[in-house]
Amino acid sequence: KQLSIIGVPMDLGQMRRGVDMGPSAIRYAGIVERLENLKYTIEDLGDIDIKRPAQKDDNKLDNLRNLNEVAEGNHRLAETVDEVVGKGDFPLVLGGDHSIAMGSLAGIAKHYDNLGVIWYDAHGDLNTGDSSPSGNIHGMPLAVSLGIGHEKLTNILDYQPKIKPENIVIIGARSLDEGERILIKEKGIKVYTMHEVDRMGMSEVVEETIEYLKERTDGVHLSLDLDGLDPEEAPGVGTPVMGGLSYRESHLAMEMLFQSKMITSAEFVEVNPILDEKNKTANMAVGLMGSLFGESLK
Ligand code: DIR
Ligand code: MN
Ligand code: MN
Ligand code: MN
Repeated sequence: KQLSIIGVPMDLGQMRRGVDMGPSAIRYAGIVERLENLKYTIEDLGDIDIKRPAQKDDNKLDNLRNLNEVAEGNHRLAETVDEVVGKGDFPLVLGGDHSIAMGSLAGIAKHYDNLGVIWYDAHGDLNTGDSSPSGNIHGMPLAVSLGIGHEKLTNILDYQPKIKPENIVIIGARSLDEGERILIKEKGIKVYTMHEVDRMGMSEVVEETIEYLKERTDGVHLSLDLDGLDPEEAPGVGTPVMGGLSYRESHLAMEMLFQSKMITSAEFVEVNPILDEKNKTANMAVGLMGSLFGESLK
């Protein structure tokens, strides 16, 4: 199977500059060599072109910062991902801030009737312009993919919704805004907060997730925000929240997902080398991708 790597130097979905260098940091940390060692054929498709707006004080429309630029960049990403999936290859998308999940999912979900999504994140990313406390679009991609939000975002590749609420599993949540909690209840979205991870253990959380998605989906996208991990271990992220998932829990999750053979696409986002300590977070991302694609000690 061929793996296609797609970099997305996007930093317009939030306020901390530097996350546009995430794809470079992850390549520098050796992602291509690491996966080649696992006998995959890798094609690095390079980076999606992200157009930066002329610097205004606040490029905001309807509480959506950089709306047009984020929508256009995601449109280009969606077209590339659509092509990769259409060829039967596995898209591995490197961010960039989490707003790029809108483009990834737009390109992928076209090819499935019931695409599942595992959202590994400290946050729910279920805001809209109305509910968002920040106006940052990286806090909105999951809502957008459900068809909730500004039409320029929900309608990428001219169809919506991309996914169904019952096909989503959120893991690692510990910072949810009021509007996000309401949406989770209203739509019946499955969420394992840190509370459940602590009580059940990651092993049972992932086992249940696999069982749950196996019976209802025909493919599963893993969207992994590095801020799902604890900031002690992954400090290079724009919105760190203490009390996160550990290195060990995360590797276990990736290994179990590999064994399940159910992951059909993935993205690793929010790596910001400017905020990092010696590229620790990109190295973490590469290690997790190693486990997701089959590295093991036996
Ligand atoms: C917050 C933070 N919920 C917002 N979201 C983040 O701005 O919507 N998502 N950091 O990753
Ligand atoms: Mn996120
Ligand atoms: Mn579909
Ligand atoms: Mn997050």
